[in-house]
Parts: sequence; C-alpha cells; structure tokens
Amino acid sequence: MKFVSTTFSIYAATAFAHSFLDAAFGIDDVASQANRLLQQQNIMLNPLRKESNDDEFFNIPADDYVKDIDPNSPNAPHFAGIVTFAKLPQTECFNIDPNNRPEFDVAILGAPFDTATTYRPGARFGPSGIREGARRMGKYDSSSSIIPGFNPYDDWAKVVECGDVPMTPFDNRIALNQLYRAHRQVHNHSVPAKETEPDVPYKSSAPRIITLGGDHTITFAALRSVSEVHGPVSVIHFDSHIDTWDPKALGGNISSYSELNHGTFLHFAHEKGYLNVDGNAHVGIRAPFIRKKLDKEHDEHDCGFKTVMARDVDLIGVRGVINKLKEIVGDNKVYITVDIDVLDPAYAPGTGTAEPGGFTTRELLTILDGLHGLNVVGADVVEVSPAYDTNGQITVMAAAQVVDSLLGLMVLELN
Ligand SMILES: [Mn+2]
Repeated sequence: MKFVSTTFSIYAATAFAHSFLDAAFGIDDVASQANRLLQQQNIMLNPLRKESNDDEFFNIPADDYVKDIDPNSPNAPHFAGIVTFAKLPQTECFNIDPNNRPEFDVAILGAPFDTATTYRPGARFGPSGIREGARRMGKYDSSSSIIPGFNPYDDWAKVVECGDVPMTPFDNRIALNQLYRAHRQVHNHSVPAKETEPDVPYKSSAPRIITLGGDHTITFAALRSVSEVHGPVSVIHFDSHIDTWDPKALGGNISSYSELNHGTFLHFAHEKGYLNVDGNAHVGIRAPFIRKKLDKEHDEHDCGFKTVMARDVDLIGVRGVINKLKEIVGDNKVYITVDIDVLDPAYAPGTGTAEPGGFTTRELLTILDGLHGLNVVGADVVEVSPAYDTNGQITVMAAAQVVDSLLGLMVLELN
C-alpha cells in the first residue's frame, strides 16, 4: 500500500512538473528525465503523450490542437472571446442583400441612446453593460431558467445577436428614426420555415426582437416597428414611473423637439396608435406624479393604462400581480418593456432615475416567468446605466437575467 502511494506521488509530482515545464518552457529533457526515473520503477508515462488529442489528466495537447482554444467551444471559460449577449452568434442584420438575409426567430438588438433623459444620463452604455452581465449565460451553460431542462438558447428557436444600432447622439429625431429603421430591417428577415407550423399558436411569422436600451425613449421606436408588423399591441410596462406624461407637463414646454422623451414616450405611442386603446398595464409604480390628478386621469382615461403599484406585491403577492396582469392584457399580442428602475435601488443602482421602494430582483423575475402563456411579440430592457452600477455589477446581471426571462417567454412551448 505504501509502495503504491509513494510511486503514485513520484509519478504525479514528476509528471506534473514535466507537463508544466514542458508547456511553459518547452524543456523536453525534463520529460525524458522523468521518464527515465519512472522507467527505473517500471512505470511508463503515456507513450502517446505528444501525439494524443484527448484530455487525460496530465496531458498537454499536441501543438496544433485547437478545439480548447476556440472561444465558442463548449468548455471555454466564461471570460473568453468577444462579448455578445449570452455568446449568441453575431449576425449581420441591416445592410445586406435583401435576397440573402439570414433567417432567425429572435434577435437581440442594442439601442445605445440616452439623450432624452431627465436626470442621470449614461444608458447609452446599457447594451454593452447588459452583455457583460450575460457572460455566464448561453447555449453551453446550464440555463438560469428555473424550469428544469429548459435552455432558451438551445431550444427550437434560432436566437442571434444583431449588435448595437448606430444612433446619433446629436439629434434625437434622427437617432430614434435610425432605431426604427433598424427594427424594420430586423423584422424583414424571415423565420426558419419550421417555425411557421400552424399548430404552434404563438410562433411569430416575423422575428421577434429584444431591444437592450438605452433610455426609455427607445421603446417608442421599437413599438412603432412592432405595431407595423403585428398591429396595435398591449404593453406591460415595468417601471417606477408612469411614462405616459403629457408633454405639456414634462419637457414639451421647451420646444416641440423636446416633447418626446423618456417620460412621455408612452403618451406618444398611444397617440400614434401603436397601443391597444385599453389593456395596457404599468407594474411597479411608486414615483410621485407631477400633476396630482391630471397625470392619473391622462394615464388611465387617455392612454388606457391600469396600474399595479410596487407595494401591491406586499398585499397580493407575486401570484396576485401575475393574475392581474394576465387579466388586463387578455389574449392580446403583448409587448413587455422593463425599465430596470422598477427594481429597488438596492438591486439596481445602475440607472438614471432611481426610486426607493421597488421590487427585488427575485420578485421581478418571478412575475416575468409567471407571464408564461402570453403572446409576447417584442420586449426590451431599458435605463441600464452601468456608470452607477457597483463593482459587483448587480444591475447589469439583473438586467441580463430579465432578458433571459423575456426570451424564455418567447421560446418556452405552450404546454
Ligand atoms: Mn421608464
């Protein structure tokens, strides 16, 4: 027994030393010395060591072996390679031959825009921040989904990353129009033929887009494009603010150009006919109104929104919130927009207009996952402003997890 453990120790120590030194410095005579030593004890190193491509314990791969240095390989570390959302394949989505567009079911699209904010800017870096938060997600990683065996990146849907839309920081009208045109281009791609089977009720005939904001104004451009494809949609709006403000009350008293901003975009989405006349919901509201009575009247009666307050979750629980939201939107096509400031600042400090008293990350994710069964035709996560996040990246990780849940709602089969 003693002999076995001693020889094993010698074997391990010499083999390790020789593998390490060989790999690091190419010192071959260390290997031959080790072999001689082990031969004296009638123990041989694997004679195929140099030629072997397997990954046996002490082996160093052959010099031209590349599988383990491919960042897209299943075993690559999470911090390797170029960052896309959840390591999705980056795909050319815009300036391409109309007859030769790649087909996909869901696209991730970045909207780096923050020039329509009322308080702290910085959400133009939201898309790249959210991608940073998604580095441990993907096809080869155990899914974050709480549903055992379900991984939205490795299911029926082809999911791609379109990258960020160039949006000018100098003219909001042009910037939002750029995003709208980019959305149109993405919607013009076809979904792979198998996805149009009539017996699968909620698979879309056009790709669905999850947009990474960007301040909340970007949702206006997304809704314009989505409503062109699907008709008016019901919006489920996770936010601490109502964002239906009449431009007379917020920003529009300066110029007509300033009327459309991250607090008024839902007013305009309603006015332009992108939304169903009713069947829209705010969730997580807690910020004060600007005009005590008029804001609420405008929100409910003019823009067609019903409200689930942030503190309702304490009174009716997440199940109660889920039921209420499902009741409000019914069978309508749904667009889900998540302003990360719906979370409490403890869970999402990296945002522009933080309001205390919000949801926990767990509550938000449970509510989102509970919306399973709705016909979600588009979605976004906005107002992620990494400059105010912690070193621990809690906001961008929460935002990435929200995207993961939104994708899950689009991909998970209805049974
Ligand atoms: Mn908002």
